[in-house]
Amino acid sequence: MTRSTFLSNTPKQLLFLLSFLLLHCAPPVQRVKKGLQPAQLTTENLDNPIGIDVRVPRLSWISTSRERGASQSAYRILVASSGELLEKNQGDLWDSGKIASDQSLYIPYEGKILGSGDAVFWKVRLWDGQGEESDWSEPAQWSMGFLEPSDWKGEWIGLDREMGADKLDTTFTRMSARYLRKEVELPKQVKAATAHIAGLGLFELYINGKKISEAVLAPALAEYPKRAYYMSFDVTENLAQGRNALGVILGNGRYVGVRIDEIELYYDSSKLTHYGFPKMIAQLEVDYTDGSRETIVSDTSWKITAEGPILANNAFDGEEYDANKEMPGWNATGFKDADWLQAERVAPGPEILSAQMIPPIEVIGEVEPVSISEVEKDTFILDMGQNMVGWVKIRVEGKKGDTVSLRFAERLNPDGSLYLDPIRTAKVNDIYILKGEEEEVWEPRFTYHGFQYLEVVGYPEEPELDNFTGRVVHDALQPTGQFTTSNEMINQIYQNARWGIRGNYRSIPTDCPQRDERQAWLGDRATGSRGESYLFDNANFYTKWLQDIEDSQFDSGSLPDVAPTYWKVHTDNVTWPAAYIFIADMLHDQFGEDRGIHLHYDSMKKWMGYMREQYMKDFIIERDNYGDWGVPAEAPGLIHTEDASRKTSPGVLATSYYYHLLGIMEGFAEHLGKTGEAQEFSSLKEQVSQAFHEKFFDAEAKAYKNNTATTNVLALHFGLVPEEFTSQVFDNLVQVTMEDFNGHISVGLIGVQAIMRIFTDHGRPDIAYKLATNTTYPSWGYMVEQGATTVWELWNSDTADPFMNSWNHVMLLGDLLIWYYEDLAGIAPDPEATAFKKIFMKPTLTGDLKFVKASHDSPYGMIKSEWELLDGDFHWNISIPANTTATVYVPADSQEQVMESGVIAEKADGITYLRKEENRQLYRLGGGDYSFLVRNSPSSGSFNQ
Ligand code: RAM
Repeated sequence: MTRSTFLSNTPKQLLFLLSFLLLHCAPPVQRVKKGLQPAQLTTENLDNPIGIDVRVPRLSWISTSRERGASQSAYRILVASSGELLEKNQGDLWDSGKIASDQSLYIPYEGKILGSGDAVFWKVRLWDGQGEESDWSEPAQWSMGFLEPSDWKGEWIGLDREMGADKLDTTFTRMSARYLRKEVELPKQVKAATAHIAGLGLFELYINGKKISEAVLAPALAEYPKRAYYMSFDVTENLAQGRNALGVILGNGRYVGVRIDEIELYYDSSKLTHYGFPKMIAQLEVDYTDGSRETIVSDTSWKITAEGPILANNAFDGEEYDANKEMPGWNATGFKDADWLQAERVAPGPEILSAQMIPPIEVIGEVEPVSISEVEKDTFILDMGQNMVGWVKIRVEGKKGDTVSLRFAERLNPDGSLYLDPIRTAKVNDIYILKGEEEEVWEPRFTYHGFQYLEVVGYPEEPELDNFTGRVVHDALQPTGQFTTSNEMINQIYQNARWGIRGNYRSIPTDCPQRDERQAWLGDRATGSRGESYLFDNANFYTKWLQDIEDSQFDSGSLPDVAPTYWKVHTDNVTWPAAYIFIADMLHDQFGEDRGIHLHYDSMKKWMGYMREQYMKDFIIERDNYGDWGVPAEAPGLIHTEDASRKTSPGVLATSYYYHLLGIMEGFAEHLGKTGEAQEFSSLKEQVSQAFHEKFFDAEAKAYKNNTATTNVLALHFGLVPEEFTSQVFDNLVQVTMEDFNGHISVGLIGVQAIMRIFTDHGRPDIAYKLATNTTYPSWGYMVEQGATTVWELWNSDTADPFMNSWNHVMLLGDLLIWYYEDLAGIAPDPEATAFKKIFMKPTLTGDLKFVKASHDSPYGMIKSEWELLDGDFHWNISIPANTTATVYVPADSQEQVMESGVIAEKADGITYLRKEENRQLYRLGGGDYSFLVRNSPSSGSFNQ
């Protein structure tokens, strides 16, 4: 039918036609069943992953329902070797049968043994509490990577020597990017193809001129030379029968030492480990439609050149790019590579190649600059309006050979120029040499910067704002949280924290993104990682970091303070390496992910044993290195306090931490069924507890040595204070905070890890709220007042010596984000279960807070808590995922005050009244959406105090 005849039809005919079209042409409308439905299927917590190397992958899904109280009573998983078989409900690899279970996370695959490269398809169906069966889920898939080292048929290739202007025997190492290429003839029709590649330090893979995947700065960093990560890509669509071209660019990353000679920079550890020259191993597996297979590997038949446009690339110093050296078509067929060299077989890369099972780093967003000014002739400064991490893409027109220089800093000098002192030796300099075309668009590949300000020199014309775009680059972790309150300062601090966390996710959790450091310091993330889990699904990210930490362990059991150990810092303290155990615990609590416990228990135990043997005397450990790092200093220029009364005793730090770790290890041992070992941890714990109290408690003063806020926080948080002294010790904390420090924070990295929760748990959320909203030094709000859009390394980073003065550090966040979600919003995991299978919702009404609106995408689905105080009434909208339950604490003196969706709460559907606790009414809720209303609720400010 032509368009004109269609339009000339009568309305009746039109209706008929429309319904015909709807019935026959519209995509099938999915029938939405009322009951339980499976959604968001993942394998090893990844979305349809390619090339995983876990022999028994674990499968998860979310159970969804529009009904209240829905639960899962059974599931059935089908796994098939093809999409067609799966569609016919034929689980030729595994049919779990109907399994009576409410489990929906990390269910081990129990089908036919899978081999390297196998691709499988799966789906699941569920039964709800009434036995009603769901539809099958949408299909999901995964494929296996290489399970045996011998699966790698390729060779490590590259050029193990300096080329051209490369320079390694110097402080500021320089090396050009290596370009590799190979053309292959595929004789038959391609059915499926997968490329596996480990390119070190960094790689980009191209096929027939097209970049494969959105990943940048790939692959994930690792503890070289022990291990490297490889990535696998489905490249079926990129290849065709006939001639194809493969191209790879190799960057330095952290494999080539960034600073490697012996010149002492600031301190010994400024020297970064050099592992070797850029190199790669790659393998392309091609399945033809006739059932045959071909494997193409990296070998000396590849061609290589170090003469491409990337003249130098260095994580700290930037990238230099000469567009005149571009080699158009180098990664496509037909390119004349006669002047390229033959790739050489080189010293092999790391011993172990593991599949990268964390989402890659990508360009996640863009920031447009807000202002530009010429600070001196031909020197322009742009303000991005946000302290960000990534790089800047430029658009430029000019003459061949014109050179644009970009430099980056977080702050400006009073004269408007870049303040580079805190960047230390990092040159942070990207250089682009024009080829002289109409418009040239360029961004670097193998470097990144932490900056708010950009300096532009040599731009051929007067630069304009829209010639520059900030590219925000970090691990593509799924965002999991929303959080906003009636208090603008809290909201701004939250946003600053979020930017800081993103900016320091670099396949390892770095301390800072801008200066010549960028190391994954363990201590910074011990508790922070838990807070971060409310904002991002960091389960695989931190599970991977546990491996980096174990890979860095000495045979003696000693753990480093930085892992991977690009800086070699082994000081045998307790507080930094403790993160190894803290994080495994966090992953289990927040995500139900216990792989960390299974894989690393032995090495954790070894470290615990090592520390005990080496440093424990009479159940006390005095060994410490960093103290309560970052305690607010008494004078503006100081990095570290010189006031002894602000410093917490090393013995208190080390021993209290060790005590706490024994408790976690006891839990791990129980989890693994090692009851004897659990018992050993437990009895040592008792001895340490007694010794701690005897050694550090002054019975007369009723205070632990030397009564800093941190000492009191640790003793209370770890449960080291005997019952009869609890209130006195808490009073000491209140006294120190409210009187000695005038209502301000007086702790560093250690004390800040629990301070917000301690005040709240002990009935003084008003003090926590004060700390959270202070705007004078020292406070998070003070940073905001000074214009910070991220979080600082020091409470006084506006005035302290620039040597240690990053403006984008997350270590001082401590438990602030945990407190935002668990206490202000009231979204917390019930410790009786893991992964929010049971939820604990107890919002804290304090200060002048009028509302909090938050949600968290837990492993079981989205949990929402939105409360508001309006004219003396308390409104609370809650969402609980299906297949979970929540205990909710409604602020009301009596049950009669509490309505839910218009009826008395205890009578409402899906709600069970539990009991009254103080001025809260407790209910048990099943999955679903709820709307509570409490008339004349206890009002804000006085509640909970
Ligand atoms: C600094 C780091 C880090 C901290 C160590 C002790 O250099 O920035 O945040 O953990 O010192």
